[in-house]
Amino acid sequence: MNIAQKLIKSHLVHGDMTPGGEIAIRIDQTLTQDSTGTMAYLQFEAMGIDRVKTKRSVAYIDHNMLQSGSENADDHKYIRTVAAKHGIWFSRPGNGICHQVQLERFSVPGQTLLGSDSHTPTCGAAGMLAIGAGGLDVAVAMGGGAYYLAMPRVCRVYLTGELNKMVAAKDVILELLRRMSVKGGVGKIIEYAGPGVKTLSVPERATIANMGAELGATTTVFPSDERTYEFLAARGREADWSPLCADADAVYDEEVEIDLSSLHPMAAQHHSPDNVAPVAEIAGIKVDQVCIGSCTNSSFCDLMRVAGILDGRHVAPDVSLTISPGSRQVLKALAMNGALAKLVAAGARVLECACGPCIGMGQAPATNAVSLRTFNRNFYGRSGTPSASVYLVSPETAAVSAVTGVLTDPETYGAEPPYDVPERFTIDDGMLIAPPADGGGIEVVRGPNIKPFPRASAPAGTLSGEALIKLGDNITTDHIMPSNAKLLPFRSNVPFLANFCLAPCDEGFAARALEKGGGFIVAGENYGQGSSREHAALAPLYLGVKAVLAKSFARIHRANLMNNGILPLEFTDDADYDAACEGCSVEIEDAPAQIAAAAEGAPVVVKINGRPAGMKLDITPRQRDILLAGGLLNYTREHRED
Ligand code: MIC
Ligand code: SF4
Repeated sequence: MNIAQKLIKSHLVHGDMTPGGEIAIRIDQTLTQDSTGTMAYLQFEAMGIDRVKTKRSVAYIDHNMLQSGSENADDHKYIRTVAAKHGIWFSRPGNGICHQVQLERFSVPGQTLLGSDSHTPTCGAAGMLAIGAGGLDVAVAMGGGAYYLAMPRVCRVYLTGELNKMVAAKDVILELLRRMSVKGGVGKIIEYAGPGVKTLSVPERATIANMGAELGATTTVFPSDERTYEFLAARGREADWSPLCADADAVYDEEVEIDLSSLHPMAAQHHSPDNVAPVAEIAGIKVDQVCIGSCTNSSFCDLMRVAGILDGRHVAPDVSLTISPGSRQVLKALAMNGALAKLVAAGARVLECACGPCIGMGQAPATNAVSLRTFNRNFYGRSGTPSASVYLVSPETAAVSAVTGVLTDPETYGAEPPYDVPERFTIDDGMLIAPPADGGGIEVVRGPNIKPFPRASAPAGTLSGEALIKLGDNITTDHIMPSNAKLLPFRSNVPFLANFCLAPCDEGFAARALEKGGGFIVAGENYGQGSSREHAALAPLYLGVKAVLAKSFARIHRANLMNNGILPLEFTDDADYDAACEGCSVEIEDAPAQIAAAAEGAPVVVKINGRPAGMKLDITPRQRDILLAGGLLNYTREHRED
């Protein structure tokens, strides 16, 4: 067996591991972050379960940190108290980005992790099966429920050679994105193998696993080997290590080979992580801003390389350089070894250990600016400045370009400065709060920003209305439910947020949906790529959207739609998509009967402007029951065993 199969087999509670077939796995650990967490905990509370049933569940505060009004702090208080009440660890604001802290403090090779954030696969770097999902799926897992998914195909990426100086792990994943595209990983687990793997440290593997999310992959896995042991031991966690590797005769559904020695620095140009070009080919572009950090590139090693490059140099006069360390542990280590002083001396604006600019929480670039970021997404508008051109690059490319003021290939910039990795980091878990043994007496504090979330109801009879909008391919969750410094504080307030649903595509969408009493969304390929945010389903639900008619869907968003009772229908004939238009009438006769038949493989008859369109609803019997119950929450309440 390969690693992915071993991890799945050891957690399998349902299904037979045939690619595409439905399986269910037991979840050992969960994580939430604050922008998806409030909703996940409201949903968990609605399930009426006293205490989480996982081995470990952690609630992080890392996204909503601006606190420009009382909303963020209200949400922090709610999450802190609800976590304590239900047996969940709490990572306080300032402790770091969820994926970085989870990897450092809680990753356990061989275990499963489900997180309400699409970059949860980061912990695949330590031999975990780590999957991103919607908040409701995570809430169910916290309650002890299994996680259901389609058995992925396993794609082996065989690494040979070794990275050259100034070429980084980021360049490996950018190369894979260039080859496979943002849809290339859909329905797959990306498993790394080959002699090149042991040349990569766990933080480097984490960069690669993290951005596997941009391929659309279910997750990414690396073996657990001596490098994994080294990583855990340096953090006082050798007891959590166990080996995990693929059998010599393991079989894969697909193979890709990358010779690490052949790679050069790469950049993803706006507005998609797969719009990749070698830095050498596009070098010379004048740069206004450089942002280093995010869950992709904010490890101790990343920032040591940056400090080495900046040592004794200064950022160019026209460049604003920000640095967000991934965790308090990273920041403390940099402070103790003097690297922080080098960053400050070079003119870096050191931000707190949080997502920050990656999710548009501050540091929006100037109009038409060029921003180089070590992050994982450069979707349209995500930086807070729609006219900005955001390039995704390695920390090395970012640091060198910050000094020269133009996009610069770091290979042309001289030797890579060496640095030491401590054999033992100073461990300080003072900002991680363990839950009390009995949370019974804890009062959950709900500020005025916490509003009830919309609840789906079981579909009855014929669904009809208008196509409220017609969209193209690769619509991201940042289009569907934008997140910026103005909107992110309202993640606990769907009625308010819904006013901005699909606004980057059409500002009038929300008002039109409300005026027409709901309707349908028509879209192209890969609808809903990107974030796990359930709000991209909850806002349409609030606006009365009954179904999304698309050519294809991204995995997490498709599940989020179904979990919230919205039908994800797929065109079987592109001509029907071409013929559909905004304002067309849409009718799905006897929806419950058609949903039931779809689970048996029958096509769904959807009339667009009175003309039948070929559509399918690719669902399992369980998904049929979820849709017929009016979403996962209703279904879970109906099926609770205790
Ligand atoms: C993101 O990177 O888009 C986020 C913000 O971390 C999201 C979660 C969210 O929308 O709250 C993700 O990747 O799932
Ligand atoms: Fe935070 Fe950005 Fe990572 Fe999302 S991608 S978890 S916003 S750092």
